[in-house]
Order: sequence, then C-alpha cells, then structure tokens
Amino acid sequence: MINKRYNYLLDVKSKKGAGFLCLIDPDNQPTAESLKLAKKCATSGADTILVGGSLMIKDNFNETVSLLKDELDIPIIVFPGIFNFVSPDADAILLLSMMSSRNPQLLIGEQVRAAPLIKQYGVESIPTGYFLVQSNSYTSVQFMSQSNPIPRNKADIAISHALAAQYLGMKLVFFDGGSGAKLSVPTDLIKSVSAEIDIPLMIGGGIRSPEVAREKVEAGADFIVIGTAFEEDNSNNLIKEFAEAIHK
Ligand code: 1GP
Repeated sequence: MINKRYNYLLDVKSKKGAGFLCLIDPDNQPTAESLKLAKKCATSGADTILVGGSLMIKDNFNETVSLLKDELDIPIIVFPGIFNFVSPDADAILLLSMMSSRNPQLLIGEQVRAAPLIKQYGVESIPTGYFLVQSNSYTSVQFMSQSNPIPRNKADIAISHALAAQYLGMKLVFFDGGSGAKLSVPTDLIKSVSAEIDIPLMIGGGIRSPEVAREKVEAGADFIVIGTAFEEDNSNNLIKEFAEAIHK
C-alpha cells in the first residue's frame, strides 16, 4: 500500500516516457460533468486523475472523488491546490508544501492539519514540493496563497528551490504556473531544473496544446498536468492528441 500510486507514476514514466495527468476542479462544473470529463480523460489516455483546486467553494469535493473512484480504473489523486484537504476515498494525496512561499501556514501548517486525516483514512501521501512560477497572470493560487512566484528567468532560484525539496525528502517537485495561466512554465527553466534534480518533475499551468506539452516533456518534465484546456474543449480527439504528445 505504501508508495503504491507513487510507484505507479514512476512506472508510467519509465514505460511511456512521461505521465499525463488530468486535473478536475469540482468547483468548475457540476459533479456529473466532472465525471463525464474524467471518464473521457481516462478512456483517451490519461494516466491519473487529479482532483482539486484553489478555492473549493462548492460542497462536492468528497462526492466527486468518491464517484470518480467508483467509476474509473485509473488512480484518483487529490491535488489540493494550497489548502491540504483530504478525501477518504482518494487513492493518494499530493501532500504539498508550497515551497516558493514563505508563509508558514502553506509550508507546514496545512500539512499538520491534514496529517491526522491522512492516517485515519489510510490515504497514500506523496510529499510534493510545490512551486508557483510567474505566468504573466494573477492566478487563483497566487491570490489565495499571497506568495511571490518564482521569476521566469531565474534558473538559479528555481534550481535551489527544487534541490531544497529533494534534500528535504520530497518525492516530487511540481512547478506550476497556476490554473488558466497565460504563460506556461518556461521550457528553459524546465531544462535547467530537470538537469539538476534526481526526483520527478511535474509541470502544469497554462498548457493549451499537445505541441507545448511535448516541448515540456522534451525539456525534462516527467509529468504533465492539464486542466483548463479540457474544460474549454473536452473532445476525445484533443485529449487523445495530448496523450500521444506526452507519451510518445
Ligand atoms: C493548475 O497545473 C494545473 O494547478 C493545471 O493548469 O488548468 O492551466 O491546465 P491548467
């Protein structure tokens, strides 16, 4: 049970070159629509469904996780945005420390709140160093966390943060422009960071085309997260194109 989903992700990476994760934000559509979208993602090549968002203002988070878990064969992993909320039915949680922030609540406070629930529910925890990257947009995650993103052109800052995550024992580094970001995490930054770290690198935020997703993988991203693009166009064809671009 320990590390089961983390090992699954590593396996996906080693067999397919990179992993394709679809993000469902239960705030953005009714639960039935979330299920429809998640099913399309699963049948069109996604390796995992992430469920989460920055606000969670609707009371349908657990219901959504539970429904997706019942209906889909791929793992359902909680991606809590900033506030670490836990669902008893999730396969795992990306237990985030928002390491680009200097806000103790996001560095350790939220984890302390979540830890007893993780134990009680027996949910697998995937310790994740989370970094907001400048994206030319004031995203919900930036507003809610009130933290400075990593500058786009400062590879040394990005590398130092990612290495700190690695040496603190994080199993994953997540560089995120934020949901709906105008600009995705710079390809050069991905290249610089991936060359220096030994743990997997997840990239998300503002990736709107399969070509851009592929570019990120070629630069060294191990996992790609797509959310907004499928809220805008959830045709099976587009999702399949993303899957092919990320996996090839
Ligand atoms: C947001 O990385 C995720 O935290 C996904 O971003 O919605 O822009 O695809 P998008």
